[in-house]
Amino acid sequence: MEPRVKIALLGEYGVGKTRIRSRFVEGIFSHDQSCHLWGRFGKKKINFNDSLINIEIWDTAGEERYNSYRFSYLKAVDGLVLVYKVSSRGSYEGISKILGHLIRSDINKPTILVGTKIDLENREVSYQEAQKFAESKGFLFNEICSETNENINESIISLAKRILKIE
Ligand SMILES: Nc1nc2c(ncn2[C@@H]2O[C@H](COP(=O)(O)OP(=O)(O)OP(=O)(O)O)[C@@H](O)[C@H]2O)c(=O)[nH]1
Ligand SMILES: [Mg+2]
Repeated sequence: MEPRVKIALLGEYGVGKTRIRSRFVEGIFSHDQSCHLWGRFGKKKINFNDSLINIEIWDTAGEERYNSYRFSYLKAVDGLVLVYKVSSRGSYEGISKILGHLIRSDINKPTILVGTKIDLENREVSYQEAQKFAESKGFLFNEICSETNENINESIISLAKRILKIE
């Protein structure tokens, strides 16, 4: 049986979570507004060192207010992708709020922090600042772009490896 890892995407409204999922699972990107209605769950098998890993990726909706239900179902996942957009300091500050909810819900999983939309010119969060923050929390870190498909697979795979304790 191939190993299976379940990961969830978390982040504020509109940071780009659904586009990460569709890029990773279906290999596509679209600015079409209806995309937020796409399924919240996707699966992909990836080949890693000649063995297959099943990755299940759960997309959550970034409503303004989080409820405890959202966080309790995260107990069933193996790892988390915390998403902010590099063009918005507010979305980066939102990560600390999400971390507060996770701590209060007693959820502590292997985590990668990702800054997305690096194709945009109006950057408000530097690579160095976010990397330092991730390091201080023991998280993996990467900057990604769904539009150009930069670092998406790499980031998800690095999280899967950490979950499965593969190096
Ligand atoms: N330029 C650019 N736009 C992006 C990128 N990723 C997502 N977007 C756009 O950002 C908007 C929001 O993306 P979504 O993936 O729907 O964001 P979300 O986090 O799922 O939003 P909610 O589900 O509402 O919380 C869409 O208009 C996307 O086309 C990117 O890498 N570059
Ligand atoms: Mg979405």
